[in-house]
Amino acid sequence: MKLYELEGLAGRHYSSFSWRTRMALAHKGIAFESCPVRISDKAAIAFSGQGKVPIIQDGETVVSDSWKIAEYLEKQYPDAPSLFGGAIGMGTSRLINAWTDRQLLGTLAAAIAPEIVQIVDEGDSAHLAAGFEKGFGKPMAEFKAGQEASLKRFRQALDPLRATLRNQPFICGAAPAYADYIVFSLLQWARIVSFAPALEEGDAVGAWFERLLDAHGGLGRSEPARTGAGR
Ligand SMILES: N[C@@H](CCC(=O)N[C@@H](CS)C(=O)NCC(=O)O)C(=O)O
Repeated sequence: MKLYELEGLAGRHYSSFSWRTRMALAHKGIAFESCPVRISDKAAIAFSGQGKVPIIQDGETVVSDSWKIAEYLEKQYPDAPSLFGGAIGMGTSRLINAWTDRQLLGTLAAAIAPEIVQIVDEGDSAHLAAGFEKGFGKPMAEFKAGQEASLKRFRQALDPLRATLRNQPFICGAAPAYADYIVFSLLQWARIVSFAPALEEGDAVGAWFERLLDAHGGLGRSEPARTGAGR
């Protein structure tokens, strides 16, 4: 099993979408070889017929898009622990995926964009900056001033998760599964990329995130954090 994923300076695995796949593979107990990709190097992933990561190559089979990869793993490895817990779980996980991509990801991206462009080489930095400027319709120089407001919006948007965690330790109930990894991937992104904590101290979402950093032999925690690190 090969996982094509973004790699920044100092070997940082900073792609949020790839973290969904990393956690899904760990959940299934599937060992993988990480194949580093620079975000501006589209030739390196042309074999997949599209321009984004994550991509997995499982023998002869190539699958791109984190959601499609999760569906593939569930179907191809039915005897390994389930990512969705059946058709109903797959349906509700799809909602979590859409909520995360459409409501959470943008606010967090706006907050950490100035730091993302610092942890990659010059070519990737220019590629990412052009994407952020186009996506948000403002120059990179203006992102920093809005960081606190964007983080505040991100924390507010997590309220449904906070309410859920009053009754259960994970989104998926007693133990984590794919829907947890979807939201986890954003906080892991922030942890790897940003000096500023994404969450306030004492937030129940933070305790949930810590539990997920420890899951599957501490796969998430083994990735070095920038949050809390000395500059
Ligand atoms: N819907 C896709 C989105 C993947 C995606 O946007 N990946 C980003 C990296 S985190 C990417 O490769 N972007 C390519 C680019 O900006 O050129 C998924 O779930 O995998």
